[in-house]
Amino acid sequence: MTEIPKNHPRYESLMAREQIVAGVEKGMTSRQGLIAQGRGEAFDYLIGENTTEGAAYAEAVAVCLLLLAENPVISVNGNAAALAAAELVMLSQLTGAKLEVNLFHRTDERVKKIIGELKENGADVVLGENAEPLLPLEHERAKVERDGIFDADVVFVPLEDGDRCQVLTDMKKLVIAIDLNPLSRTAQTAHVSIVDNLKRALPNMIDMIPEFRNMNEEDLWEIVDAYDNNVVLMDAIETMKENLTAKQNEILGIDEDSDKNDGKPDETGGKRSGNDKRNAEREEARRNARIQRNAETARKVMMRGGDLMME
Ligand code: PTJ
Repeated sequence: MTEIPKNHPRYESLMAREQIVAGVEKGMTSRQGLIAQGRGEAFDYLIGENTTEGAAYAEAVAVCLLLLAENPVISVNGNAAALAAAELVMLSQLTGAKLEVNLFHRTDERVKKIIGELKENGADVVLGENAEPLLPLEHERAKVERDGIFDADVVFVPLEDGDRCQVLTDMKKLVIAIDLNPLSRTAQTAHVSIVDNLKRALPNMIDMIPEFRNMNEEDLWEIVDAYDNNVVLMDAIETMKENLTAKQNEILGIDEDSDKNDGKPDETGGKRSGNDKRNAEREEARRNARIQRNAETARKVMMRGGDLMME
């Protein structure tokens, strides 16, 4: 394992890479998992490597759903096990959700190793070894346990592939996904799409449990019913667009806060050039559009209960 100094500006991200590499070396994570992590990193960069308000809202709704479910199951793959085995076990213990290993690049050896890792982190029972091809899929993710994912009413799928997500929703199960890519089929198909890094989302969800655990079912359902996944996806895409615009402005040397001075003398007494003026006009238009979009997004999230997270 490469030593990463704690003060490295990209410490968290580099440590996550090391975890995935260690997962591959232990035989838990697939080599393809390295590529999936890279894709996740790219989207995390775009979202600002932070939990957005929309993601926090989706995480809260996911917690409510897990608490309401009769037979919730957390599906674990090689990447999730490498990045957050302890948090997955804790979430399962706090919500009563079963843990089931379900792999795209399935081998019996990997299933056993992931079960071992979850047990080392405190899990009593982990399903997955007795999986049968019960889902209408042509690949290995079709293999699920009858008492686990097959019978579940709510399935939590951190880092999923789109096919199975679609099949699970077709089977009338409620699906919660974590996926940093808001454009993925998984994010577009799940009922609750958490556009956040798994490593931030799981601890957030664990922290939220005490807040919701004592609420009555009616109130929990009210939060779940008011939720609109499209608002959260839209919020994630808007955030990425804004971050890109901000970076573009930085490269162009446009100061986002200076909407004044159009053709008027600047602080040094000079006049702005025609180019400066046009740039300023374009930026003003972009800024106004952005503000309007933000207000609209914020209003919709609030209307649907996002303010719960602000209290
Ligand atoms: O262990 P297996 O055999 O089941 O394989 C697991 C992977 C992840 C390799 C497999 O499911 C796969 O190929 O997934 P995809 O299709 O690459 O999708 C993974 C999605 O997760 C992508 O949209 C990534 O952007 C996203 N992602 C990757 N790392 C993270 C993430 N989302 C949240 N947090 C991450 N750390």
